[in-house]
Amino acid sequence: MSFEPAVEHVECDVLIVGGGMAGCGAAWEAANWARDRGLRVCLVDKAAIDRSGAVAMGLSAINMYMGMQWGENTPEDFVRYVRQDLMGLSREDLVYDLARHVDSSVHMFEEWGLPFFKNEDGRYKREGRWQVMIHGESYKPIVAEAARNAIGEENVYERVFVAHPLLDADDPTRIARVVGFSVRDYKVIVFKAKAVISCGGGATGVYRPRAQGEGLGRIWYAPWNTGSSYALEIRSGAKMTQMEHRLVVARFKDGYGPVGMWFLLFKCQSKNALGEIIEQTRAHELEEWAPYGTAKPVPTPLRNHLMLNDIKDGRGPHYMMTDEALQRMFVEAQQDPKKIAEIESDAWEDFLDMTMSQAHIWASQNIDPAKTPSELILTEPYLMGSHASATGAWCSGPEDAAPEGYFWGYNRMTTVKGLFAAGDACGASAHKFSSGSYTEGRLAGKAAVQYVIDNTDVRHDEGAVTDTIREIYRPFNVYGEHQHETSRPELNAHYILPKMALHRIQKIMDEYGGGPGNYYMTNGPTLNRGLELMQMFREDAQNLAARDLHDLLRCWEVWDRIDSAEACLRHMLFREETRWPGYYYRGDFPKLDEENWKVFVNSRRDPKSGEWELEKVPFATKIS
Ligand code: SFD
Ligand code: AMP
Repeated sequence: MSFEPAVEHVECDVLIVGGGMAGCGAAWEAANWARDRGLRVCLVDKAAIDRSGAVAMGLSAINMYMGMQWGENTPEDFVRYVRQDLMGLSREDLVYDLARHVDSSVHMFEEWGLPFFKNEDGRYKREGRWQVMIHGESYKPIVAEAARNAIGEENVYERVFVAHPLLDADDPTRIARVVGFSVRDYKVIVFKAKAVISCGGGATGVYRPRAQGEGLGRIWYAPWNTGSSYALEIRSGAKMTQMEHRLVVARFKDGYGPVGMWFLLFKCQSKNALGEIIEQTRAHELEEWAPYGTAKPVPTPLRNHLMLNDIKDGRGPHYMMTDEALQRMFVEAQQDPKKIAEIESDAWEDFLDMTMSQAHIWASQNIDPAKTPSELILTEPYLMGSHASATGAWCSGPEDAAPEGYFWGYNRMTTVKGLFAAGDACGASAHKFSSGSYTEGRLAGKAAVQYVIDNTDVRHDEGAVTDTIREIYRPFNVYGEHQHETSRPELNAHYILPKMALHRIQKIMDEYGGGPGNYYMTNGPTLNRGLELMQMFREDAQNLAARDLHDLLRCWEVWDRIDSAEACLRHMLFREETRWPGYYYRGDFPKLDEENWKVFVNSRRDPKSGEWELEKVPFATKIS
């Protein structure tokens, strides 16, 4: 006999899936427009939003801030910067739209109590041209509190994992519901909504992480961002873009500490084992990647590319010369003990505020950063749309800034009616970071309310709900049916537990999808074989088993990663060039091809047949 969960029904106008930076921004803004119209805005998150998502631990900088009131930068400046870093391909209407609004979000964070580093003239202290420094350990609770207050505590559903979208009964190009399950009680919640905003973050764990065994889960990007945004979008039939544009970044080794503050604020240099600065010794290698390789700043993927070439030539390890940088700063501070203590405190706070594992590594390995350099490494790839990469849904831009064909009625609406996307979930506009993701949530929230006002006639299909609930609980029933057919629960011929399944995805992606195990190299035949194996894995994953609610969560995270990973493989296969060396390489198309491939790659998976279609979409911009 199969196990059936309790079912709760929730009805609202706007449903926000994921209460991270984008989700909290969406909640705050949507509430402002919904309140006087009597519309209900709900937010659902798999965790507790005070400490959920990528900003759970906090952050030490806000990486997107124009400083327009001080005349520091214009939105157009930012678009040109992103164009260069992304090697030519961005939805510049989306980037521009964020840049013109982002400062107002940052000012609200300060109003709500987030402490900023300030200069004597009252300006925010700059880390680099676009980044400002914060004491950001409590960044997320501050932002979450504002979201809670805006929509009301009764409308926040926490510890509910959203697993499936359902489309309108009469119009399969329109979203009508999402179904989630509680990770605390044996209960499924069916959310009926007129508009849904996909804010579930990016996808980690798709590629095999460098840390294995005891360190599994210690990665740079949030381990609980498991591809749910992309799965929600793909399963709704939304067009996806740039799913091949996975992010690889240089990080402090093993603790995954970010490098921005060290490079930009502390002017720290990195050197290889021979003491060489590879940006100098290998500068000539950038020429073949013109026009981007020969312009400044050097794009993030090309910085990786130089490091990777150096590693392959056996000139590693590479080090962040924290010792040289700090000693230089101590001299500049005339060895004043008070100033030295302040500099050291900033150095440690950078990690204690956002990646405390790096501070643990320093402490546990007896590393005093003022005396010893730290190793650097390139990460495994992450799928995300908010750092120097741009995976996500293909979304409508704002009417005034969007070139022809890039606007279809509502800002940040995907190609599925009523389904919006923000943050990592919205593609082709990188460099949003925390503040831009929040701002994009606000833009999507406002547009979603407008959509609800204009569209009131969504209808539903009860049959689909019953089937979906059964499907969500299937791993429990697989386990229940076969649990006694083994003496060890981890090994059973009839099922596969989620951790084993995770290892399988990571093996396929590392070996066939250009993972670190192959120096990020792949080609057509390798990708095709990867897709065959992924297809076989999809069949095996029908037998995923859950022993408890925790396992059930992990099973659905696996499914979300499967959809994300498959999209990534298909996009890499379709793009017949190497646009972002240092992120991944096509061995059969090893060069940048501006003539044929300065285009977006978009895909759509038919929700009924499971067939994928890919296409080239022309690049267009209104900004010079
Ligand atoms: O320097 C479901 N980021 C940084 N941004 C900055 O502005 N400054 C920095 O200093 C940054 N650095 C940094 C950053 C991230 C990390 C992990 C580190 C360091 C260590 C990047 C930003 O954090 C990032 O760009 C934004 O947070 C992205 O926002 P968003 O909303 O797209 O993702 P989210 O905040 O992770 O939220 C996702 C939410 O979805 C929930 N969720 N809920 C229900 N059902 C499901 N199935 C769900 N799946 C996920 C999550 O729980 C979460 O709440 S630096 O290194 O770059
Ligand atoms: P990170 O700490 O690497 O996530 O980077 C934080 C911010 O600094 C992002 O805006 C990066 O693009 C930027 N950044 C990091 N390293 C460099 C570098 N070497 N040159 C220019 N910008 C950088």
